[in-house]
Amino acid sequence: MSKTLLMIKPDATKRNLIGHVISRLEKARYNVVEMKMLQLTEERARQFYAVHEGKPFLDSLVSFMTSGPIVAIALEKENAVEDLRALIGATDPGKAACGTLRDEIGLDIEKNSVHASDSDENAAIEFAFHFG
Ligand code: FUP
Repeated sequence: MSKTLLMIKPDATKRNLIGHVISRLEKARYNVVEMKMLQLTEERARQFYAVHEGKPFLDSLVSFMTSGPIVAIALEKENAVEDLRALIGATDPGKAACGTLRDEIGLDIEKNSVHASDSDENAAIEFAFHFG
């Protein structure tokens, strides 16, 4: 078993898609091991996306990520990180493979409904960010 971290972003919580996302995760045989709904501050959002410092989309992304509640979910499954990246699809919903979560509910490259850790190392960092 390995772990990964998923966030349901403000565009999805606002559209009442929390249950839908969790249902997709459970159908894909993920165990939910920790979960909480929270509001990111600007400081915390900038910390989470520190890797994107200097990118032209960062300010808008931080503004979006602090525009409403998010849900942070720690998940467990064999091959958790890679399988979850496949389940959510490409960053841009317009390019995400058919049937992936971002294809299904994502609005645009910024409001793409979900985040998933992209490596075991980042999964551990992001788990610590949300759950200590
Ligand atoms: P991903 O790992 O698929 O979430 O994608 P990235 O780490 O490349 O980007 C993180 C977030 O930055 C994306 F979820 C949305 C945002 N982003 C933009 O708003 N515009 C871009 O051109 C690229 C990313």
